[in-house]
Amino acid sequence: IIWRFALEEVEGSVQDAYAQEFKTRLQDASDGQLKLEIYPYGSLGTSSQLTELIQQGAIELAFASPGHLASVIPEVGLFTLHFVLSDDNDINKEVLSSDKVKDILQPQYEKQNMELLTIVPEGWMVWTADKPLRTPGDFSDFKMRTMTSPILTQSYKAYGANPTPMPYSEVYSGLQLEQIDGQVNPIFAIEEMSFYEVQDYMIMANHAQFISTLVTNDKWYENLPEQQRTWLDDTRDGMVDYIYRKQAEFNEKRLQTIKDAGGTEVITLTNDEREAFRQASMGVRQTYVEQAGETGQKLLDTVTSMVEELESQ
Ligand code: 6CS
Repeated sequence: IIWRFALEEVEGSVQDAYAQEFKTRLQDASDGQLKLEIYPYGSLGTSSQLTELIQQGAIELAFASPGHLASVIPEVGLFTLHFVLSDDNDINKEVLSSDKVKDILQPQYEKQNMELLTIVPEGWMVWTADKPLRTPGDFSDFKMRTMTSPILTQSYKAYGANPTPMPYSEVYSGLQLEQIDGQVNPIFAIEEMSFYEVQDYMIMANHAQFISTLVTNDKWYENLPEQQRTWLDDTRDGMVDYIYRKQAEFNEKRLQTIKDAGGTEVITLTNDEREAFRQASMGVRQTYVEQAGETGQKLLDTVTSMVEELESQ
């Protein structure tokens, strides 16, 4: 049996590391009966196209990142809001892998013919730009490339920027041709997509984690023979610690690669500077709730109260 697993990222990425490890574990668990064929970014299409392939049942597994997926499932747009998660990634791990969060989202995925298998973090989002961005004012008229879901653009509009949604594959040339002034992604992606080569600054505001979700077609998942579903579920459950460790390792190592290459100034915002962005971002939560409705409100409340509770312990 061969399952096809499509990635929104190229070989050597966090999603690729996840898929490779998943493949080995699934093969071991099933004594070689289940095999995975991994399709890195570029072989099957953009993120939105991968989601369509899952909805049609044309492939078995894929990553679907909220930055794109919120166009189809507005509720997942929560993970693109700024300053919602904790500064402490151990807390985020607990929140994101909780049944509470998954139970709210699952029916929303099912409405779109998908099954949410797990939520995967890939590291802090970092801004790259042709100038330093230290205050919301610095974003004035700044052409910021974002992923394609509309809620995401609101976060940058709130800073006064001119958000420009586009697929991942067009970002490098967009920067090179100066159609955009900057973009935002985790460090490993900035390195492997060579964005740092065409940008002068990297700005760390720790405003959000890059979150992705692993999905299948819901009918396919329901109809899986019991044994196969157990192999799949067990493999997924065993991957949580692995991917948290791996993404941290990838991001750390590649920051060093970028620093060693020279030519990129790395700026870490102070607490006061972050606070100004946090304040400016708060109104976007209302816009999110308008788009994601009651379930969105419930998800926002659940996540913020879990974070608050864990931070006070
Ligand atoms: O910026 C993007 O569009 C992409 N970034 C990452 C790190 N993964 C997938 C996503 O499509």
